[in-house]
Amino acid sequence: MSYVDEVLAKVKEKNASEPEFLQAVEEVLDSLRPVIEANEEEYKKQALLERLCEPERQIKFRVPWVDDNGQVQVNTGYRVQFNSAIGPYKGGIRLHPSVYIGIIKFLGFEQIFKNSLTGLAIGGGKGGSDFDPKGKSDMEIMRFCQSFMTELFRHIGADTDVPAGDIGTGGREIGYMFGQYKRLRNSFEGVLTGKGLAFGGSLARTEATGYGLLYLTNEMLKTNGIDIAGKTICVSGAGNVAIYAIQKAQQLGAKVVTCSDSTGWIYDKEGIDVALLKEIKEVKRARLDAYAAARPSAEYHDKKAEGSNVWDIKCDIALPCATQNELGIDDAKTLVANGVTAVAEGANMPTTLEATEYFQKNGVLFAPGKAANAGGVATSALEMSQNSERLSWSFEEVDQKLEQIMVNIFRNLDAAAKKYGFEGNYVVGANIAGFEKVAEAMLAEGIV
Ligand code: NDP
Ligand code: 2IT
Repeated sequence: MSYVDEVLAKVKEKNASEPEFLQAVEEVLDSLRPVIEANEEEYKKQALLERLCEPERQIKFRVPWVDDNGQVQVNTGYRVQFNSAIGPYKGGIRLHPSVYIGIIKFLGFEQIFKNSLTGLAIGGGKGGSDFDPKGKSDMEIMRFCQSFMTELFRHIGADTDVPAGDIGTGGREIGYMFGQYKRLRNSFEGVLTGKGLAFGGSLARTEATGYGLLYLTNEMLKTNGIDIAGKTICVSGAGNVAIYAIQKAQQLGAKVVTCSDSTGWIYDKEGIDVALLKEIKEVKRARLDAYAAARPSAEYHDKKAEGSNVWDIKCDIALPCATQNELGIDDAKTLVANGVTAVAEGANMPTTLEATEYFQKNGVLFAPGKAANAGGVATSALEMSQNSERLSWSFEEVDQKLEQIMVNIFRNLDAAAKKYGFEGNYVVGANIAGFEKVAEAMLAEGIV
């Protein structure tokens, strides 16, 4: 049995109840085969892959808080500090009822390679809670965030572990968490990213993941001789990543005709009105049916009632920007039958392994999330740099750096894929390019 298969078997046995984590590990280890085989004896002796798949530290804690009726509620908090070989742990905090340790581990594992791909000094980590922010008042959100930080603060720090946003955690939540951290530590430091501009946040961090997704997609298309202008795009999600992906796609001359949330989706034949979408999602925190009610060119579709989703709409480019495993094999078949030319993942692992392979076999350009959505964490690292030097850069300066980082990521993974004989396979390219630096650092740092 090869070393990769040996480790895969061990990881499966040890984490049998965590399918998302196993999915992420399987995809990565599978595509690392050519690199591992080139140096198998050394890697095996050093148990490099076993160490890579075992988090350095996992923290699980009680988060008690009081709701508006005076009732005590209890949630579970997590922080997985996965790998610090190349920098302090870095990764978001997800607040969603589906959160359990397997979700946080898959996200933390992906983050190791994503953060390495950015070329910046950040290790991999992720956190979250099974708390459901939907329908909660501002004060309930604040009390939850304060309680969450009251335990988390002892485990994090500007040079140790720097959390940020993810599903359910945006500027409001980061503000409350930052306030509580500062109070507990009596220290004003860059311990979180995605902060408000008034207290150390970076311009363009809000836009960064969505913008970055389009910068990388555009580079991938250009490399393959395709112009994004005039193309029809389907986006899923209607949160932070989706909104700014739609905005940048429109700036590049494409037409985005869909978006979605967990209850339904929109088809707008005139193209999504971003200002209206922002008003509904960022200000009113309402459902998407409000979008259709305000816009005559838009149709609202109820997901459960119709069993349909955004991938049923014919498009040139598909950008899944909601959540893991939201694009399965049947969706992939529909998209391919409708002539899709490129898929780029704004969310983390939104495409199942089967669907990914189907795209690749059918000649669809496929950019995996750990490369395509790395603009968010890259800009978080730029926020850390600005905090360290106690300066703020202009929007244009951050945006230019972001674009350059995304172009470099694409070039590096394209080159890595070619080097190992997998030209055009950007999944293999991303995993190998992300792995190389982490592996080098882990070997150099000894058995830790
Ligand atoms: P938001 O919370 O802002 O938005 C999430 C969107 O996805 C919402 O429209 C939400 O709908 C939908 N969604 C979430 N969970 C589900 C679910 N289980 N089923 C169906 N729809 C769902 O999160 P972000 O935009 O920040 O994150 C989206 C994705 O991008 C995630 O995979 C995240 O990990 C990834 N990502 C985020 C980065 C960032 O900087 N924020 C950086 C890199 C990746 P509803 O509101 O109805 O729940
Ligand atoms: O998945 C991700 O990369 C994020 N949620 C952003 C992490 C960060 O630290 O900015």
